Amino acid sequence: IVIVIIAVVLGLTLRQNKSEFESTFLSRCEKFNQYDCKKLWGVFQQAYVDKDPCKVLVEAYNPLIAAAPFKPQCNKTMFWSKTKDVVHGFTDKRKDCFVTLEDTLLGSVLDGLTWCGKEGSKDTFTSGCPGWSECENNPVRSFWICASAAFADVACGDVTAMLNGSINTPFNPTSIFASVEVPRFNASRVKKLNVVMVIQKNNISNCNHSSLKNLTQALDTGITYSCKDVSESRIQECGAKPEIACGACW
Ligand code: N1C
Repeated sequence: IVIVIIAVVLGLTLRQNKSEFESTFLSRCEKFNQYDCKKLWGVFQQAYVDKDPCKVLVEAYNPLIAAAPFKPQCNKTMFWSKTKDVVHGFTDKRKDCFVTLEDTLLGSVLDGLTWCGKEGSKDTFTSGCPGWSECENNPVRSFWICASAAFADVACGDVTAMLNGSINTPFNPTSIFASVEVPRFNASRVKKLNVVMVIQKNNISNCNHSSLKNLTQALDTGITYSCKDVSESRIQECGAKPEIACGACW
C-alpha cells in the first residue's frame, strides 16, 4: 500500500500540470468546435517555446495561421486602431454586421493574453515577458503582426476601420493598422475602405485630420476611400438596436 501511495504521489508530481494559460487557450478554442485544439496548442507553442523571448520572428507563427486559416468575409471585415473597447462593445452585439480579428479562432483565443518562452525550458510563461515595445521580436507582438497581416490578406469587398477621434494621430504609422494591415489591402480584392471616426465629447480629431491624408496615400490604387465622423453614442445605439440595419448604423 505504501509503495502504491508513493507511486501515485510521484506520478502526480511528475506529470506536468496543465498551466492556466494552456487551459485558457484550450477552453477558448473549444468554443469554436471543428478544430483540433490540442494540435493547435502544440503548433502555437512551437513558435516561442525554448526561445529567447526577444527573438521570436513574425514568421514563427506562419504554421499556426496555416493550421487555422482566416476565412474571407467580404463586406464584413472590421479593422480598428485605438478603439478596441468601442469596436467590441458594438461587434459583440452585432455579429450580423462585422467580424473583427478577435472574432476568429486565433484572435479570440489569444486576445488579452501575454506569453513567452525561455531558452532551455519547454514551458510557457505569463509573467516576466517582454513588453509590447521592449524588444521588437517579442512573442505577443510577433503574433499580432502575423495574424493581422493574414487577416488583412483575406479582406474583401468593402472593409471598415474604426479610428479614434480623441487622440492626436488617429492614423498612426506605428500602429498595426497603419504598418501591417493597410499596406496589405489589395485592390483586386478590396473595393473600398470606410473609415468610421469615433467621436467622443472631447474629441480633438475628425475625418479632416492630416494623418488621414497618409492613409489615402497608402491605399492601393483602385481602392476607394470614405471617412465619416460618428459619435460614440450612435455606435452604441446601433449595438443596442438589432432592428437598425447594418448599413444604416452610420
Ligand atoms: O496597433 P493597432 O491598434 O492599430 O492594431 C489594431 C489592428 C486591428 O485592426 C486588428 O485587426 O490590428 C489587429 N490587432 C488585433 O486584432 C488585436 N487584438 C488585440 C492588433 N492588436 C491586437 N490586440 C492587442 O491590441 C495587441 O496586443 C496590442 O497590444 C494592441 C494593439 O492595438 P492598437 O494599438 O489599439
